[in-house]
Amino acid sequence: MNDLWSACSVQNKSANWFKQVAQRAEALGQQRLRVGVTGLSGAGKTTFITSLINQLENHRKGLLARRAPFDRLESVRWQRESVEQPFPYLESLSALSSNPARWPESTADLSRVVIDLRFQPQGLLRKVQPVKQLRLEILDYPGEWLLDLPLLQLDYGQWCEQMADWLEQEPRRSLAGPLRDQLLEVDPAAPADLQQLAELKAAWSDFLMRCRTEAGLSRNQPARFLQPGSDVAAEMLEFVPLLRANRHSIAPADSWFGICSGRFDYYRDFVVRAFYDEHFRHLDQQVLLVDMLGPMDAGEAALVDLRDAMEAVLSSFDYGRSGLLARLLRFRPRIRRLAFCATKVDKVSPEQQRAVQQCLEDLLLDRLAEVRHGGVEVRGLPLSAIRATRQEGDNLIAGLEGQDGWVRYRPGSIPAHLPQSLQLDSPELLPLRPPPGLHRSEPFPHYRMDDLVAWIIEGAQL
Ligand SMILES: Nc1nc2c(ncn2[C@@H]2O[C@H](COP(=O)(O)OP(=O)(O)OP(=O)(O)O)[C@@H](O)[C@H]2O)c(=O)[nH]1
Ligand SMILES: [Mg+2]
Repeated sequence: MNDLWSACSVQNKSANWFKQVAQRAEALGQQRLRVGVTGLSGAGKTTFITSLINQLENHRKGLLARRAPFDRLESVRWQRESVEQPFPYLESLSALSSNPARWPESTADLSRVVIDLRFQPQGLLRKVQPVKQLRLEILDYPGEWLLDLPLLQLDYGQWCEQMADWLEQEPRRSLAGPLRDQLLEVDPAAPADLQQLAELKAAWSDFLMRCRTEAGLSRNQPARFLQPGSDVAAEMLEFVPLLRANRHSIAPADSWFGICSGRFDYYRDFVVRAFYDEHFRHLDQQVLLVDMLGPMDAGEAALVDLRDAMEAVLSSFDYGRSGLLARLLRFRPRIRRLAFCATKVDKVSPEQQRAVQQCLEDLLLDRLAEVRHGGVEVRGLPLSAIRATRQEGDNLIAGLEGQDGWVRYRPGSIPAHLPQSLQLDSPELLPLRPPPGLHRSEPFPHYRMDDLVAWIIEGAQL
């Protein structure tokens, strides 16, 4: 009724006045949607965001053209300037469209994308309603940073106990090798040797890297040792777990324990907490990308670690358990929707893609139920941001990274559900290169990017 009244009265005014009102309404009417995109290292974040901008820029040609509300999308502007820590869109495009095509470079910091969308209004009043504007703000950040959330509950001594426990178990025990003995030798109460501490810290970072690359482990703490980001002073990252320390340890300020616990406190209070305060708390929605196929290929230990890591990541979205998160963070998070996506599913045949997503959801059944129970709407989608394979009968055809020509292969089996034992036949994955001929002005081939983009903006009043 209100709309109708204002429509009638607006029609009676001069065209000029109408324009001014419409412009003002436009200025006031711009909606903002802040979407976080995260995932562990190599999950596919950069490729996903590049494809997302590309799909929006080419909304008239791709699958988006055929679905609402993109059929009313008038214009799309990716903001190139005046964005702090901008996402490397042009760099990613240039890698993907080079010959031979390359995947984008790995990234280690957060970055931002701002995209302005203008939609034609719909319905009877579309002639008098202003254009609907949506500002989509995307924050891309390493998922590993969320793995540090549990640190907010720990003091340094407790963290040392936890790390000692982790280092007793395989594969970390073997991967740590002599480093474990060196850390066991340090007397926490003795005066700290800063030179030796720097060497131990470097060795700890190497160990974390080996955990990731050699054993496919995901929980590598502190997360900023591998992905420091640009906002942390390097010397404040110089601490290690002292394996003889525990929650009851007390030691002078210049001791190993004193120095390491001071830096741990800084890390916990000014690095981990600051990320949640400054960035995470402003997000409306979250896209969480998971490379499920890699750990399925690597085997049981990698699946167990992925499960533990994703459980830790998902606890940042678990608002159900009597306000624990709000207490830890000192604010009430407001993320209401979470897209949870197995990525790179073009590596298996289209009939197997839903099974990959199902296996991922089987792995995290309880934690996803808790997130849903806490009031977050969860949508699961098997995704390929850029489709590198083509199907021919039962076979897939693709190019391999670093090689010319094409291979024809039949992906191994993917079970309909993840077995409880987490033991399965390896799906046998190949290192694929991106498809040839990608260009910024054409929509990239993909699986379900259109479903996901539509779901993301569903919440806006368009
Ligand atoms: N086949 C296929 N491979 C993909 C796709 N997306 C990503 N990849 C592969 O996964 C790798 C990592 O993708 P990125 O987009 O760099 O992942 P990321 O999460 O940004 O990684 P970091 O920046 O290292 O944290 C790429 O180099 C590709 O090998 C996809 O849609 N299909
Ligand atoms: Mg990246």
